[in-house]
Amino acid sequence: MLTYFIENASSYGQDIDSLFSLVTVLAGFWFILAELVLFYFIFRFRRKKDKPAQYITGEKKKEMKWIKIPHHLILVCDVFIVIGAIYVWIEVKQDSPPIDEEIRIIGQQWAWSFVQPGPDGLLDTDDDISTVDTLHIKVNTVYRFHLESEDVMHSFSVPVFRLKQDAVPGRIITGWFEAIKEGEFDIQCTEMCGIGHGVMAARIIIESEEKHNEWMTASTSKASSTEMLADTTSKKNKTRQKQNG
Ligand SMILES: [Cu+2]
Repeated sequence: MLTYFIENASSYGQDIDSLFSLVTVLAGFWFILAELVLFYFIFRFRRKKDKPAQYITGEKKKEMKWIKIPHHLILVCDVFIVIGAIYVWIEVKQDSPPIDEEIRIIGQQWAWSFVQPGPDGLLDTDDDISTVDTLHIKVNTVYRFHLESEDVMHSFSVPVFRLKQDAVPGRIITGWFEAIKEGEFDIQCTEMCGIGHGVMAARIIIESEEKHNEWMTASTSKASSTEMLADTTSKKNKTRQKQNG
């Protein structure tokens, strides 16, 4: 039902959507029923000539049935919602499939930065690739993310993944996702984080393994050429210092 408004691109999105549908159908059913009964009574017992209004306390057994029966039926519906919610919570928050890749996501006023392993596949090594506002990931790959904030509270949200996680300064919060289709989608900040909150948007690019490797090669060579440039500049500076000294 939700995919009509926004498509699903994660392995657990469908289960979250089903939970939303369950809540919508159950709450919607009782809402419509209650409104129908209300409007029927308004019409049926509307003011009539020479008929004084009755004062009903609702204490008689016959009258209390109007409250008690729907009340218990709604509690039964709640049980279904709670069971569904626990099932999805365990699937998304407590269990995770074996992790293929790890990335670091950093929120700050007002941008998202991403650090991911370079060709060695390990995070926090020299060949890490850092990007701002764009996250490149592989399709059908399980990612564990380490989410942090540099300053205030942010919230990392990828609507097509049905993923939303607060980023809290001083804490590293982990979670996971697995993209099931290729494409380019929105990343949003969903926690009021200051005047630039509205422009704190980023893009997630989900690509095939080949395309991802191409991107990685391009990014690594770019990084190493910048390093080389930095190296040469510092060497030049040193030579200049020597000459001057
Ligand atoms: Cu923010």
